[in-house]
Amino acid sequence: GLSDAEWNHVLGIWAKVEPDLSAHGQEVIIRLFQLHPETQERFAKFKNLKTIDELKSSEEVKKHGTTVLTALGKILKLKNSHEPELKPLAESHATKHKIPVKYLEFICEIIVKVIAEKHPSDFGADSQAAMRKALELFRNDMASKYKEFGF
Ligand code: 89R
Repeated sequence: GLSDAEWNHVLGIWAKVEPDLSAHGQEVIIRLFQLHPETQERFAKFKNLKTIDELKSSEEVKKHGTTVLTALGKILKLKNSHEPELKPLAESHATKHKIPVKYLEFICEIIVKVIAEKHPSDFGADSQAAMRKALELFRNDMASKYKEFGF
């Protein structure tokens, strides 16, 4: 797990993200689709969005970005005790959506980049390192749950 100081960094920067969660979420989803087009194919509801302008003006993309970051925020706030919140997410992503761990790596990297761009003066080296560590913990625990679900 992370130390108290590391969690303070993680939750401190998350408090700066939260007032504008939907803009962050929208940016994360759009960048995920642009950098890794195979991820967009996983969404029946987004397959019709072909251009960057269509992605940017989609209320559905914005809504989904908010859903994803809201879920992630809940997990981060539980710190090292995220199991009860993580388990149903791992179950749906393993058994229903069938999302490889590799894709989780893609989105975590993008989340760090988007926060760094939007909050340059609040997301220093220590905070970035702490956030990377928290997202690594998230991914590792998702991966072990995936195994329990046979994915
Ligand atoms: C795909 C990562 C992630 C990744 C999907 C991916 C959407 C939270 C991908 C629908 C798909 C497909 C759906 C279904 C979905 O289902 O548990 O409406 N995700 C739904 O047809 C992540 C991450 C988080 C996260 C959620 C939540 C829901 C959901 C909540 C709804 C409830 C449910 C990691 C940051 C593949 C493109 C916290 C990725 F590639 F990024 F890893 N989801 N999702 N997702 Fe997904």
